[in-house]
Formats: sequence, structure tokens, C-alpha cells
Amino acid sequence: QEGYELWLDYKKIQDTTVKKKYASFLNNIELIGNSSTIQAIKDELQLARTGFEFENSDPSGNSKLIIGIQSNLPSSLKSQIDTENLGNEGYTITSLNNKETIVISGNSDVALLYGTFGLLREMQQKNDISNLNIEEKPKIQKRVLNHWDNLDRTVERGYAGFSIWDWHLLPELIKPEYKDYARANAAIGINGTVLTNVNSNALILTPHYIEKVKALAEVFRPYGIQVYLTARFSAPIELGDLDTADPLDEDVKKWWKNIADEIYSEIPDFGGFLVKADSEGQPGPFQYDRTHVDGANMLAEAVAPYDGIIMWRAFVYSEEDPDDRAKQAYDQFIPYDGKFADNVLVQVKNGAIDFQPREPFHPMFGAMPDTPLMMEFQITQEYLGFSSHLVFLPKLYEEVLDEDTFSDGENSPVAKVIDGTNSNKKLTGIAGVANIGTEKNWTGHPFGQANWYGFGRLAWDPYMDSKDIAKEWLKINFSNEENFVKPMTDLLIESREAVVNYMTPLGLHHIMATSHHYGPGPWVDDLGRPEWNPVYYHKADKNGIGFDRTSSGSDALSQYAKPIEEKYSSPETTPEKYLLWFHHLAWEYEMKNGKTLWDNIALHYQTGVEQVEEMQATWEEMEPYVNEREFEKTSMLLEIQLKEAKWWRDACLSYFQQFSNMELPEGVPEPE
Ligand code: GCW
Repeated sequence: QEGYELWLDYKKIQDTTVKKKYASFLNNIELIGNSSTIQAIKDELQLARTGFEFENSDPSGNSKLIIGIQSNLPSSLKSQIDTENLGNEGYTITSLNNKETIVISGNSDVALLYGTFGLLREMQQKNDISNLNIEEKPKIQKRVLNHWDNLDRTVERGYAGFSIWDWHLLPELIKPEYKDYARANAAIGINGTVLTNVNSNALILTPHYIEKVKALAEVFRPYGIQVYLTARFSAPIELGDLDTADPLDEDVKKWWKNIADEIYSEIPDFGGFLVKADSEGQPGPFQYDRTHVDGANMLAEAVAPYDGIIMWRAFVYSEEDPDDRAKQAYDQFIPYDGKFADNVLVQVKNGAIDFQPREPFHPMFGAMPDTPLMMEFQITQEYLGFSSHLVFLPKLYEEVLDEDTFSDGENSPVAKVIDGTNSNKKLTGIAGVANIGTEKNWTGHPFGQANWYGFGRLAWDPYMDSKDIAKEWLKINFSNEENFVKPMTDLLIESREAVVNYMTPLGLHHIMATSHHYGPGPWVDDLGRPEWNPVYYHKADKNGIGFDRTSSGSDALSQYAKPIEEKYSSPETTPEKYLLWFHHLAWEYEMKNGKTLWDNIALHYQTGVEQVEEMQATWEEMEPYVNEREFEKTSMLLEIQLKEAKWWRDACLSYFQQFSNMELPEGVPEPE
């Protein structure tokens, strides 16, 4: 079952010296404590020893691995390990006693679990473990996956089979997948999961389902993973109890409190609710002339006694304000800065439109100093070729996290808004819309796993370099040989730019085909709402192309801090990657390389195609390092990706050419 083990495939260690060294520690373990989490650590170490094939290695020398929370360590070690600033989840891995002892410590059993995974990760990469001095703690508190999974097991925007939650057979049938899911997530530090779709079904809140949710929560608990659910705003009506869902109505408040009481009596560590309200037809407080704050705070009050949180989504736009969809969330939310209850996080997508191959960061980041904002990334590739295209998303996440918001002067990157450094936030969070399903390898594309992995690593530390994440994942999954790791790291890193080039170069966006969003559809202009049509976003005509978001256009640019607004208000100083996001320019507009805009668009599309060809060429060389089936599967998928990159190029260029009326530049073939 290639790929099922994800990053917890403890492969046989070939090098005998390395093997001996590692085995000397893993064959002599002192694990202090007694809890289901300690048991999980024990189980994991056993799996690792079996997989690495350490079982028959002699426990030579005096090497020893000691795992225990700081206050429980033997007194000779206690003074040498400082966990004071590690919080509940941080850990240390330290070599002591002339490097003969490795100590994993922290302040809770879950911290020890994270530390254990940390050490195993070193071993999976064949790193030198002779002098360890690792200190790690997560920079973001709530690190959660969002499953857009429906109760009938279809997955909205899911491209890897059906939902892994088998509601029909729960709570009695506990699939081994549930535990493996928990292990995989804990290994990368994910500590929460929203089981249900944001387009929510109220039934999940009934006792019949809560019993099933409870069964999952019990599997996840030892692994430090909290369960959350989506709350359908109209549930009090739909479940037949009330005739209103008005958040200020006393009966409605009481209804939600009851629901919370019921859930917490079954699942004491339940995380809380994620809510999509007044967005794309979902019910919400607007119907009662109430605000986002009224809605969110009412729910927040229901879960507050149990330390639960509400994640209230800011993905809102309506047809009544068709001027520029990109501006709407900001306009709706900014007036409420500081008004949300302490246990509310406002969950904001990384960009203002919708999970495009490239978007500038969402202007809400940095504009709500008194409201904790939670990042929402999409791991599933809705607009990026589903599970057929190889795109390494940590590169995209990193780009967003690194962007300077200037909210607190220079050097206020989005990462600092999210991790609470800016404006000193008490509650912090980050979410990734999962790409997980019933496919044997969880994600369909063998490389889709890297995006789940990378999301987890960045959720733990949003300052990590995506290149390091790529290397880690490649070494763990395939091989640590330089001839593999080097070219494949380059391939992964470049894959993100490739998809931007062949789909939406130079700031183009939302030109995908209708509703399923697969493949090109820039010509679509007849959908019911203006902002659903690609023509609304590219605005190509004989005068040029692009969305003017400067003061002469929609002025969305003014939602950003002054230094950005000033810089981007002129096309000359706008980063070219965002050019057509902010400007409508003539086809003849001369770009930095001296060529026209038209030529540049065409050349970007062509470059995208060539980049996929390069990916293929690199992959061909990798056969010795990967198993046959994954090699074949990836080769075939790259073939699809190449075909579709050409499809994108040819379709978009033929369509835009009607307006530009210009020849294709040299090097760009005529569409077939
Ligand atoms: O990206 C869009 C998707 C919808 C999704 C919505 C959202 C869950 O096309 O499928 O609904 O965003 O994020 O709420």
C-alpha cells in the first residue's frame, strides 16, 4: 500500500553504523508516565523500531533514551533540562551524560509525543543525533484541519475519494485509519480537526451524530487532537425546535447553550464551532438584521464555560455589491474590530478572492489589530489542478506568510499577525482545508501528501523555509541521497510558479471553468451573478487586460497599508506577479524586460508548459530512488499535467488574442 503510511513509514535503515547508533537509543528506552498519550508514544516507538529493523540490534554501550515531563525526570537530569518557557506543547531533545543519554522532555505528555516524533523525524532523515540540542514550541495555538466533508461522505472540493469519516458505521466501527490519521497529524503538530463541511448540515448536532463524533474524539485524544464541528446557523429552526435563529433571541441563545452542554457532557475537550454564515447562501445573522458580531458572540457564549472557541469565517461576498468582490470581506468586518468575544477567531482566507494559484495577501491581515485573525489556507487543490497536478503548496503558504502588512511599521509580515506577535494576541490559529479522502494514499496524487505535511509544519512554525520542508518530506518519504533530494527540492519549489505561469500569470485570477473550477474558462460571461464570471476578473477588451483596483478603479488597493498602497498604485512599481490584479493595462504596455504586456503573458504561459516538461525530465531520472508504482503513477500524472498546461496556454492565448490582435511572440507555438 504505497503511500498509506504517509510520513510515518519507518523504512529499514541500511547504513550499519547509523543503524547501530540509532538502535542503541531506541533499544533502551525509559518512558516515564502513565497515560493514553504515553501509551501512544510507546506504540509509536515500537513501530519505529520494527520498521527501522532495530529489533535484533544489540543494545550496545550505555546509550539510553529517557522520555518524561520535566518534573518527573530523575533529579540528576532535572537541573539540566529547562522547560520553563516551553508552554504546554513545546519540547526539548537533549544529549547529556557525555552524549550517552538523549532526553526528551516538556511540560505535558503531548509535548513528549511531539518530542518523540521530533526525534523520529531526525532518524527518518538519517540526521546526526550524536549531539542534540533541540528546543521547539509551536508559535500558533490552534493548528487545525478543516474537512469539507458531508454526512453522506461526499467531500466538497475533495479529489481523493470519499470522506474518511464513516458515519454509517460509527460509533461501533473504529477504522484503523482514524488512529493513523491522528498519528500523522500529531507527527506534524496539528492539534485540531473540524470534521464537517462549512456548508453545514444541522444533523451533526443531534445526539445520534454526537455519539459518533465522541468515538472519533476518543481515538484522537491521546494524540492531542481536539475535535470541532461546523454549526449551521439555522439549526434551531431546522432541527424543529424554534421558529427563529435570531442570535439575540433568548430562546435561541438557550438552544445553543443546551447544544453546547450536551456536546461537552460527551466530549469534555470539544474544541468548538467553525461557522460559515451569510456567505454563498448559508444562513446567518443578517436575516434578522443582526451582525457578524451578534452571531459569533452568541455562539461564543455557549462554549465559553468549557474553553471552547468559535472560528467565524470572513469568506463573505454578495451580489448586491458587485463593484469589487475583493473588497467586501474587509468592508464588512473592519468596523467590528475589537467587538468580538475573547474566544472568537475570525478565519480569513489567504487572499481576498478565493484560493487562487496566486493572490496578494488578504487586506484584513494587519487591519484588525484588536481581533484575533486565523489564517485559512486550502490544501485541497480546488483551483490548482485537483489531485492531478503536482504543486507544492508550502511555497505558496510561505509567500503569503512572508508578505509585509506594514500594520505595525515595516517588518510586520502576515506570519506575525497570525502568530499574535503583532498587537499581542492571546488567541491564535491557522486552518488548512484538507486534501484527504479514502484513496489508499489519502491524497490521490502521491505528492499531495507533501502539502498536508507542509501545512502542518508551517502551522507549527510559520517562519519555516518551504525549501527545508520540501527537503524533509523528500528525505522521509523517498531517499536522502543528494542526487535525489537536490533536484527534487528544486522541482517542488518551482512547481508552484509553474502552475501560476500556465494558469494565471501576472496577477490574472479566477479564470477557471464554471463551478468545478477545473481547466480554463476565461470566456465565461453568462453566469447569474456578475462576480462569478471570469470576464469580471480579467476585463480583457481591445484596450487591454486586468482589474483596476487603484483609485481610478475599485480602489481595493486603499484597504492595504500606505506603503503598499503607494507602491502598487503605479504599474511601474507594482511587483509584476501582481500586475493585472491591480491594473488594467494596454496590450502594448511595456514591461521591465522591454517586451509588451501581450508578449509577456504569452511567454509566461509558454514558460509554464516548459516548466512541466522540466519536471517530467527530472522525474525520469528519479526512478532508482522511488518505488515502481509511485514512480509510474507520478509519471502518468505529470503527463496529464503537461497536456493540461498546454490546454491552459492554448485556450487562454486564443481567447485573449481576439482582443489583443497581436501575433504570438517567438517561442510560443500557435494553438493546436
Ligand atoms: O472556494 C469556494 C468553493 C466552495 C466553498 C467556498 C467556501 C465550502 O468553491 O466550494 O464552500 O469557497 O470557502 O466557503
